[in-house]
Amino acid sequence: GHRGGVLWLTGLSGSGKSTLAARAVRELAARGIQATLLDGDNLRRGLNRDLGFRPEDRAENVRRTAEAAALVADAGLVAVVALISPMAAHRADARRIVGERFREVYLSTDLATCEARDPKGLYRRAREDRLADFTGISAPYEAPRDAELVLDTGALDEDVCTRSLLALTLKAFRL
Ligand code: GGZ
Repeated sequence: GHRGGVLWLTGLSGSGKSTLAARAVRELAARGIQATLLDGDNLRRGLNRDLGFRPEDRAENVRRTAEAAALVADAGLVAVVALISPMAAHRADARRIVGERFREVYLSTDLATCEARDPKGLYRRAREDRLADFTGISAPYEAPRDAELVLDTGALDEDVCTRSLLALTLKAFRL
């Protein structure tokens, strides 16, 4: 049957979360599987517009996004979440909120690679001390130890990563 679930992508800024999440949604749609993208960067313009990047704000960002993703999964869709979600405890909260339909995907792309990409110039600003609490520079990122899938977008090309994501999704949610 058609069951929903949550695919939770975590990783540094510039690790490829938004790109891969959007690809996964498109590929699922092409297979007749309804999926929706919950991207941190977009959610921060609406649902989470009152939140910044202090630890307590990131905790609330993760909590609200997990609740929204759980609603999407309850409706029988696949929610593909792209959120830095740097703290292990916050990701554990998300896993608890969503329940057994939660699959964590760690984009393990290293800091040097993400910083070299720097698509929005945020790393440069953070290095120049003009951006506080920036993940990887002036705020922590705790690498997951319990991810169901680990993808290094610095070493693997986008098609390979997309296929792995798709395989995990189809298997996990029996689609
Ligand atoms: C981390 C920041 C920050 C700081 C702005 N730290 O890669 P982007 O630019 O396009 O997307 C990132 C986004 C991070 O939002 P999340 O909701 O995913 O973060 S978290 O889960 O940690 O709450 C980044 C941009 O916002 N950005 N300032 N200080 N990322």
